[in-house]
Amino acid sequence: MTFSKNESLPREKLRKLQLEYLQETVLRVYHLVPFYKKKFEQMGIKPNDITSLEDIAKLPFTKKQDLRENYPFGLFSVDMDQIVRIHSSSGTTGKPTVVGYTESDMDIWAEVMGRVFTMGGLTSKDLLHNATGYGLFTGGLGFHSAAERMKIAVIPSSTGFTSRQLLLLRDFGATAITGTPSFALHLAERAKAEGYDIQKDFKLRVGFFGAEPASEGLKNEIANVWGIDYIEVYGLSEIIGPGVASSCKHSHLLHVNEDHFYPEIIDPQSGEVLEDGKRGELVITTLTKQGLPIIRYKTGDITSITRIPCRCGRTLCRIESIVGRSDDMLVINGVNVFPSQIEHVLSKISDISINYQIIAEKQGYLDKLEIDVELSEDFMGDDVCELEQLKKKIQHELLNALYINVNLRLVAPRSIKRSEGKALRVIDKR
Ligand code: DLL
Repeated sequence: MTFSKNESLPREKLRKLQLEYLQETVLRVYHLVPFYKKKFEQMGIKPNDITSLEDIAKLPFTKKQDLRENYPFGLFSVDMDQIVRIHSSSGTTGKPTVVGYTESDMDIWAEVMGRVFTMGGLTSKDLLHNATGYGLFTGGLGFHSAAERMKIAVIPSSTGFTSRQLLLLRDFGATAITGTPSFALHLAERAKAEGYDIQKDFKLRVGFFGAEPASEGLKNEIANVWGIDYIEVYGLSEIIGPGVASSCKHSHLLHVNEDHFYPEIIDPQSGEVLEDGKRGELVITTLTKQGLPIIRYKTGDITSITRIPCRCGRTLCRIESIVGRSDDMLVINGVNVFPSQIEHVLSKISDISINYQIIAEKQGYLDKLEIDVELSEDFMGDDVCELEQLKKKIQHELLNALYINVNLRLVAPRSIKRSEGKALRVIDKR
């Protein structure tokens, strides 16, 4: 069963629709977003140069940096009185990227999330335990609003408070859950430690997981330990949030909602569009968004695409699970972190030097971020109390900028190993 007829359109019909939407979007950004008008003019492109889907390759790319430089609302194509929701996620330096939704964008979001939930077989008879973070992050509220629209009862449990979550999961009898894969495993581990009998005490039958990479092994482990179907959800705030693509019960590949989000795979270095089956960077153009339409957004996510229809009957193209990133973004328990953001925070604090090292590790099933920072040679504080105060201050600043707690170690001046080439800032042990 599909949620909407566009999921199984014959390809020619789908392409016709995509071209129509693309032309509308190009007109919209050209006339309403000065950033795009300028870019188009610099490249000598006019909206009516786009006469086929292949012409999309003539259009400029949009990068995370462009959103940051137009902070906060510079890329919106509507007046603020038409915006009904704002979310935000990490940028590459101090400033976050900000995204805005009109009422019609909220409808699109609910529509694509409706498709995701339908892939997991959810109906209004289900009870959804939403263990995805709420707040500026698009995850929690993205799942939440769509579930409500489908009349699925939703428990806004967000993340953390593991023991209480387990109690609610058992006592409320939720049939479906959302979260990051790492949190799903962490919950299972804690359930065992607290003496729950996972198969007997919980009624879960399906889970919707995403926001961070997970290997096939990890996905199978989650599905087995909870005894559930694993539906993978992919998305990013710049495009809409969760719901850009998802797997179904028949395929590990993710169906891209390409009637709303046009995908291309490019060579990240040359920008050249690659053929189906080749791995490269996923680039997405929104086709129906009003608040923040975006042209050829470089997601940084590495994957490949296939247009072979799925056994489930959907004709939408599919991507493989994200296999890596083309930039240095780290995903820590679903939260995006750029080393440059950390550097930006550290650079503004006195008493420390700019020599630091970031270590990402697994603690149990969760990600843990440790940062070693060298004290400056001039640091005069000599008692433990002053060091503790300085450490707290840095941790507080990092929490403010990154939205995550980091384990910080202040180390002696010159104790971090220097490298001869590029500084080894990040050690990812996961
Ligand atoms: O992570 C939206 C989301 C929420 C997706 C909940 C799924 C579930 P951002 O915070 O903007 O949005 O981060 C987007 O997260 O470019 C990927 O690098 C990574 N990511 C998202 N989903 C997956 C996934 C949300 N299924 C960035 N597998 C993206 C691997 C993922 N990486």
